[in-house]
Amino acid sequence: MTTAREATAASIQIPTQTVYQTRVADYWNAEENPVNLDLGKIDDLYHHHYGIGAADRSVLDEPDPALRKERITTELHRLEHAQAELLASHLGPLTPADRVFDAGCGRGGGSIVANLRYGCHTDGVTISTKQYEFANEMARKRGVDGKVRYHHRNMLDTGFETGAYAASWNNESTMYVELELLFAEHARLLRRGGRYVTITGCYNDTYGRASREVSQINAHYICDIHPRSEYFRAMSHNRLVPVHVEDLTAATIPYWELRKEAEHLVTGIEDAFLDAYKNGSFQYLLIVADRV
Ligand code: GPP
Ligand code: MG
Repeated sequence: MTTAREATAASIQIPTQTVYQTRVADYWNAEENPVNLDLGKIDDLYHHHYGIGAADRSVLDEPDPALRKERITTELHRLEHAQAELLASHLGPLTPADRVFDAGCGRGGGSIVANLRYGCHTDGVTISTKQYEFANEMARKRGVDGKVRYHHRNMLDTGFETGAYAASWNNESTMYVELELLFAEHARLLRRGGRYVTITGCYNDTYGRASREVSQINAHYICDIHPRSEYFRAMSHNRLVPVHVEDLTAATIPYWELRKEAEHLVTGIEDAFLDAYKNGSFQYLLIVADRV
């Protein structure tokens, strides 16, 4: 005979993640966009974010069709890599003994970039089993798996050691989580004086609420883009004090204008980004903060 208490304990399934998070993981487990895989293949740095800087549009004039595709792919990858380097440049100074945390690591490019720059230990987390397996395979291939590690974990509840990290970041992954919960976890993981960096797309409070284009981007990726104001409110509640803020909107437009011309790589979301940036409803922002 089972008691009521035992029956309850046995029948209640405590989910390891919400239904929403499972749907998001399903998206990333199935995702195989050429704009991510073909770019990453170039140097085994797989990025899941966009690009910044002036684009070399002469690649569009290449007369040989196969070479034209290859040159466009390479140019988009160069712009995405420049974005990853900009983010990494704000994490330091760091030593090879330092640990850093990559929240929403995707296929792992950002942690490799940080390790190459600083020689540091990295822990990346993703709720996609496909992504974390892929990322660990890339680290093994490079021979850096002793220092660069990816985990199948939730960025809001990592279980990692309190105060053990010198720096942490979100590269376009904040729009999948509640910012108060996210920054509480970063503040817990970072040591005092540690550095937090994010590059993100946010909606512009001066426009009002989320525009049609911002809503299209949300629907496309199953995410929930926050307003700019919410970042600063949630940081101030969680011991994160901004030290540098940069509007990268103008710097990312050339990437999207080139991507839109890349027939072999487009996913259909290019016009939504371009329209949202150009109508002022959406901003591409870098925020650097100190953990106090
Ligand atoms: C890009 O990943 C980033 C996201 C999905 C989060 C949304 C970002 C915003 C700035 C709103 P990706 O590189 O996998 O996307 P894509 O497949 O479109 O290249
Ligand atoms: Mg991409």
